[in-house]
Amino acid sequence: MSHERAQPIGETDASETDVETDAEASASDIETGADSIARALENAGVEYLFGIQGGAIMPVYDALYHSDLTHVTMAHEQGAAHAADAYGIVTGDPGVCIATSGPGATNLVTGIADANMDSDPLIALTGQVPTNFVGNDAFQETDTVGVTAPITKSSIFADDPDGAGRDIGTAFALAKAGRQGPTLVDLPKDVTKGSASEDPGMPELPDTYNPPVTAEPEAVEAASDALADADQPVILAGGGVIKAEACEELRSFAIEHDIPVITTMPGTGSFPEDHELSLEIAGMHGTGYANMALQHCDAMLAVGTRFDDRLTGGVETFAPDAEIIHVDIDPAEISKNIEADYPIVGDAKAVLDQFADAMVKSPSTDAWLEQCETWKAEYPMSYAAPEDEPVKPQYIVELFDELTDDDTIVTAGVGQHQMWAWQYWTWTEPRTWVTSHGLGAMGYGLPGAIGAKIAAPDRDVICFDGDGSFLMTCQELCVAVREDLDITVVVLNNAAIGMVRQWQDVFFGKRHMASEYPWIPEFDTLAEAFGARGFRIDTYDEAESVVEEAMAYDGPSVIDVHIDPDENVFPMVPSGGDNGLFALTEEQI
Ligand SMILES: Cc1ncc(C[n+]2csc(CCOP(=O)(O)OP(=O)(O)O)c2C)c(N)n1
Repeated sequence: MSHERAQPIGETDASETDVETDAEASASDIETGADSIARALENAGVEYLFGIQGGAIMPVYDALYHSDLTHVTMAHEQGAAHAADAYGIVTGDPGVCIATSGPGATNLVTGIADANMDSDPLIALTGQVPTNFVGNDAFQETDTVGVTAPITKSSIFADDPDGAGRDIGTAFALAKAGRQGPTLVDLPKDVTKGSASEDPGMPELPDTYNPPVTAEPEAVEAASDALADADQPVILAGGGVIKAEACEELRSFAIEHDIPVITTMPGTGSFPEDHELSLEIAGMHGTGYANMALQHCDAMLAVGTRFDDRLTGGVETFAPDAEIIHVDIDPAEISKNIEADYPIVGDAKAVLDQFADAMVKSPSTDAWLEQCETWKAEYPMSYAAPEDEPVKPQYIVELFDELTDDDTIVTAGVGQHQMWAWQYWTWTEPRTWVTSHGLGAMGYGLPGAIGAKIAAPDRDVICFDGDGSFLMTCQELCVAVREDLDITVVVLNNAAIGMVRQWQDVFFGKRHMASEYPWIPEFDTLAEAFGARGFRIDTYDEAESVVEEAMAYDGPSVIDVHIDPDENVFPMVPSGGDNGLFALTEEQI
């Protein structure tokens, strides 16, 4: 029977699937609101749902029993939201998470907020108490639409069994269109159980929603002239470039006009870091040379970035001499944080095409590129790694980078380990850097790796985690084992919530209040308890062979790497500081 589809991934019987698909093709099979929801998900091309069962959502799960969808049962709803988010980042199509009312819905909130900050396409489906109980403080009742309204693009309360499927379609279309983001549909139990008969059709945007595509041609022409006349131009590529599938356009434009490219954290991978025009990453822990170029440029083409404070440092000191050309699909982002001299509203791909046409002459950048090379030589990304010291985390990141293919997907938790992964990996492809950028949600790494591996089963997936971050969602290892996912979790274990300890070192007189974890578990043993393989690295001598063994293992593995507990992340620009005044050592802060 089709309910075998609810079994772990890969156990579906294709012949049964075909039979069911045909049988389900007619609207007459829709009897309830839940059936219409399941059909809407199928119509939208959804393949996977990440979630956890519960009272108010049970009718929807019951309808899924007969559907073509694969449900991945997670250990915690936060894990479901992060896994769905990562699935969305890797595939470009919204990932779907599903939970019951009350605590199920509130446990999703961190993942929804994360998707909202990073403009990731995500759908959240939540059960709700029956409509006539709403407002009564019924068992497991939370005002989910109220709670999530500020952190979603759209939060819909389904109020009609026949309309419930269409609500899903609307949520799906909205999550993907324009500036992408999370949407939620709250599904009261009487609505999902109520009679329905209509096929919800394909996802459709509301008539009133018309996101911009091309920009005003005059605005692009004026901005192109400014860029062509500049002596020291840079391109700042944000996550919007990747979301808009505009990496090819970015690459050819930058190369055609010899303009150096800097990426934000979500924009990482939009331009290959092994290209000579790449200055890599900017902001609080960006490269010295990228930050120097940002501060000294005279024109900046910023595409699909919201100029967040970790990128800009102090807005009054940011790029003081630059004419700012800001391209964004969301007009609300233009001049929100950084005043734009050339505001340009449009889709990154379409607008970069317009720039390619409008830019009839190239700026003369020879001297500027030479200056950028000088900064590269002056401020190289480097770390001291004496042989007799505990292993340096940067070395472990570089080792994995060397031993894996370019299309390897890297996820991370939040903290120092995330910054080392970002700094010391050479990013050459989009949709390979999967982490919590704007929200900075510890615990993202492992569920993110699960979602990423399900999205891209043929690619290597590595999760760099901190001991603190791993402890927040390590229970998701049971999912990786159950679904037989070949992922490698690398815990850069400093027995501390290191990024907090780093800030205490530099801003709080080295008072380590509640930042050291002397009670840390043995992560290799913990992994084995879940049924994964556990490894441990203490020395440089054993590092390479352990990494190779873990990568060769066909299933989930965890490497507990005991790194130098005193290592800190540099370069560093203190919050609100001047990007040009980055510190390379603790003493310089
Ligand atoms: C859910 C959550 N709680 C608290 C924080 C604040 N915070 C930021 S970084 C950090 C330390 C993370 O420690 P760990 O995961 O061990 O990584 P490390 O910095 O040691 O590499 C903390 C507590 C956060 N970002 N997210």
